[in-house]
Amino acid sequence: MSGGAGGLGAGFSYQKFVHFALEQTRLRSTLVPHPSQEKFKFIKPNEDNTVLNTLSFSTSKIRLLRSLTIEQKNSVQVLDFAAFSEPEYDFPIFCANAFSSPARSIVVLDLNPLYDTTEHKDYREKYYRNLMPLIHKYSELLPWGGKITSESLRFFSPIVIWTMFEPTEANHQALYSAFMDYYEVWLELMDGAVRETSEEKIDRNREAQHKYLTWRAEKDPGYPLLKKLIGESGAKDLVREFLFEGVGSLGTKSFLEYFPEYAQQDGTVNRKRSMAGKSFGTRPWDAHGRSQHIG
Ligand code: BLA
Repeated sequence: MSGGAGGLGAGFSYQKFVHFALEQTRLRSTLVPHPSQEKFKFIKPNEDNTVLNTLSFSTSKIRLLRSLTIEQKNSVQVLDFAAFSEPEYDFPIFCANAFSSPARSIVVLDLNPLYDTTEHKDYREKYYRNLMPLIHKYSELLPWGGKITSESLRFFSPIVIWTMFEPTEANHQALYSAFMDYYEVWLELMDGAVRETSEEKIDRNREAQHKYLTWRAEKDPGYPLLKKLIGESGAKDLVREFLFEGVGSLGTKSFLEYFPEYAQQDGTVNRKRSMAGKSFGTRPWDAHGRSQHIG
């Protein structure tokens, strides 16, 4: 790549992350365009130097695999890539979020658990026990990104890569390498996942995914930038009908029913991201993925 000094300018793009993931998924399953793809194909940002790209698919096991990239010439680069299973499966949600400005990159890369791994030890053992070595592989290259709220941590797994770095070519290469590893691991989990037949368990999976979608649709840190680029109603549509599609159909509970601590006296949702006010400056899991001090 021809990155030059900061690496971010001419050469860097998150498109290759998306291409890699789609190619690897195609080797294992048939990608069918998701209805949201057509609808969100042409989003024109307010700023001329900015390009938004959206793609969304499903497969027999994946309800929704979607990606959003934002590219501003020599400036901000964004990746929001996620994949959600059909409710018949309980394998984790693939989550790759990266926001890069010339000053720094803010990254979350994880197989987000469908069930909180502090409360649901069986789920942690089932999916993460064997994956802990991944953390050792990347903990030096992509160190813990500093204080993070307990509200976000609930949605992260013990193998999460939460990091901030200077956007150099070497750091982005490390991130790409981690992305490829995490995506391969996720595809393996998907391949091995067994279809649930108990209606009760399927309902439980559906609700867990709906709770996750409800959280992210309300509290995504990317929202202010989306609003700036495509306006308030465009950003709302993108969040609810593309990025976190399913928030309006997989369940009927509201944000405040899932997260009552955000209720204000007048019945509206508190706009703060964190209510507990707790934050974690270091990785709060031990080498086995057991939580050290999450509430
Ligand atoms: C910042 N994005 C952050 C932070 C996190 C995330 C943890 C640090 C600030 C904080 O503690 O909240 C990402 N948080 C997540 C993710 C989950 C979560 C993925 O809880 C999942 C459960 N980021 C994006 C996209 C954009 C973006 C698509 O993923 C822009 C369109 C921007 N993220 C962005 C910006 C910041 C940020 C601008 C810094 C500003 C801020 O903290 O508000």
